[in-house]
Amino acid sequence: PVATWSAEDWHARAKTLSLDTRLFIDGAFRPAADGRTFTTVNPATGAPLAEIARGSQSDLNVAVAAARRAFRSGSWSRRAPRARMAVLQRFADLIEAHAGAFALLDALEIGKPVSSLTGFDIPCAVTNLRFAAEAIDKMEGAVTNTAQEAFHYILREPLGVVGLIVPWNYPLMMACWKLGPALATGNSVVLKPAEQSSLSALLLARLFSEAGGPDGVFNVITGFGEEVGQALALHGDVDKIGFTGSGAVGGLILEYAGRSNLKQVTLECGGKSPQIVLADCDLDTAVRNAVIGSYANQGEVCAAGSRLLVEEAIHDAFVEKFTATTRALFCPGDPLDPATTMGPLVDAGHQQKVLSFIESGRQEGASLAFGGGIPRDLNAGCYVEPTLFTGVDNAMTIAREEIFGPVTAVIPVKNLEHAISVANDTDFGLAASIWTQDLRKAHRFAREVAAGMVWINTYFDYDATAPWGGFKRSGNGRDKCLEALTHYTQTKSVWMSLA
Ligand code: TXE
Repeated sequence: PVATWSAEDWHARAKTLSLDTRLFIDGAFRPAADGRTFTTVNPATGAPLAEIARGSQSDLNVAVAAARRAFRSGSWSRRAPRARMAVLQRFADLIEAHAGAFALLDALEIGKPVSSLTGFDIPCAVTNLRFAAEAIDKMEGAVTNTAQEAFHYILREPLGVVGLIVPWNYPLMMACWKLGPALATGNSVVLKPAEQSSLSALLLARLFSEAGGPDGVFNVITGFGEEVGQALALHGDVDKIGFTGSGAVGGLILEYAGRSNLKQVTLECGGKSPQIVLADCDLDTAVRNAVIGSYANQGEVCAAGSRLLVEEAIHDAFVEKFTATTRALFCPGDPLDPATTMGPLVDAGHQQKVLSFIESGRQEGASLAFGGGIPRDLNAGCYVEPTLFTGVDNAMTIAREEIFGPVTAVIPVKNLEHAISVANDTDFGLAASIWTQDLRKAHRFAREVAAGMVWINTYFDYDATAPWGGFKRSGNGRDKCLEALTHYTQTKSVWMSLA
C-alpha cells in the first residue's frame, strides 16, 4: 500500500511516527551510559528531527562483550543452518512489512525521496537479506586430495564478532548488504550507522529480535565516527570490520586494524566513475542512462557516473539532449512527495562541500552548462541543483575528486583509445560504462578498464548475485554476491591420520 500514499499521507504519518533513539545492546534498547545524545536534523527543512543516543567507548565495550558472549554461546553461531535461515527470512518479511516506516525514517533523516526508498532501497535490502539467507545451507567445505593415509577436510567457520561501519547515502540498504552475509555465516554483529542516519538501523535491530534473532547477536551503537567507529575498529575483540565510506576513513580503518589485533577489513570507498559515450551509440538510450547515472540519489552514490567521456563527433548533440533530459527527469523537491525524484543533500556541511567543488570547476576554467547553485525556492533545505560542466580536463579537481552530489563533468575524447586512457587516469576504480553498438569496442573496454563493475549500454544494473566493489582506492572485497559470504568466514584445515 505504500505505493499509493500521497504526499499528505506521508506527512501525516511523519507526525505520528514513534521512534526509539536509544542504543540497542544485547536484545534491548538502553540510553548511552553517560546519558549523552546528539540532534539529527531534517535536511529538507533544517528542522531538528530527533535526539539520538551518543554512544561512547564504554557503550561499545558493552556491545562487543554481548556480541562475544552470544557468539560463544552458540545461540546463533552454531544454530542449525535452516533455523538461522528461517530467522533471516522472517527478518526480511518484517522489513517488507515495515516499508512505510523505513521509508519515512531514511527520508526524514537524509532527505532521500520516498519514491527511491520504496522503489529501490527497501526492495534491494530485502532481496539481499533473502539472498544471504538462502545461501546458508549451500555453503560447503571440502575434502581435499591428500595421500591415502590422511584424511583432510576444510571447514568454513564464522569469524566471531564483526563490526559494520556504514554510510548515510543508503542507510537501510547498506546495512542489509553487510548484515546479510555477516549474520548468515553465523557471526555476531555490532553495527555503527552514520551519525546522519541512525534511525533505520535501530528499527532493524528491533525487528531482528522480533524475528527470533537471539540477544547479543545484532547490536547497534549510534554516535560519531571518531568516537564509536574508531573504538570499534580499534577494539581488540572485534574480528573484522566491513566498511563503506570515504577513502580517508577507509585508510584509518586499515591503520586501526594494524594498531590493534590485525582484524580483517573490507572496504568500499567510492569512485569517480567514467561513462564512455562513443559516436556510434544509440544516443537517446545513452543520454537517458547517463543522466540517471549522474543524478540518481542526488549524485550521492559511490558508483555515480560523474565523468562523461564523450566522443567529439557527438559532443554537442549529447550535451543538448542531456540538458533536456535532466530537466525532464530531475527536479529537486519535497522528499515526502512521491513525485519527487531529487531531494536535498544529506546536511549543510555536505551541501557546502558540493558547492565548493562547483566553485573550483568555475575557477579552473570548466564551462557551466546548467545548474551550479541552490534552487531558489528551496533555500531552507540543503538542496543543490543538478549541475553539468562541459569542457572539463581530466586534471581538474571536479574530474579527480569524488563530489558525491549532483555534479557531472563532460570530458571530450577523440576515440576509444583516448577514452580508455582517460577512464583509467584516476585514483579510483569502482564502476565504468560504455555506450557503443560495436561489440568489439565494448568488450575491449570491459577488459582494459580498471574498475570492479562494468556496464555495457546500461548503467546501474543491479542484482543480489552481482559483486559490488572496486579496484585501486575504491577498496577491496565485494558486497552482495556469494563471494561476500566468504568475507565473513575463515577456513579451518583439519587433518586426521588414517595410518
Ligand atoms: O564519510 P565518512 P562522510 C565519500 C563521499 C563523501 C565523503 C565524506 O565522497 O562526500 O566520503 O562523507 C564513520 N573511525 N563517501 O564524511 O566519514 C562515520 O561515522 C571509524 C563515499 O560521511 O567516511 C560513518 O559511519 N569510523 C561513500 C562512516 O564512517 C569513522 C559513502 C562513513 O563516514 C571514522 C559515504 C573514524 N575515524 C561517503 N570517521 C561510498 N563509498 O559510497 C567516520 N567514521
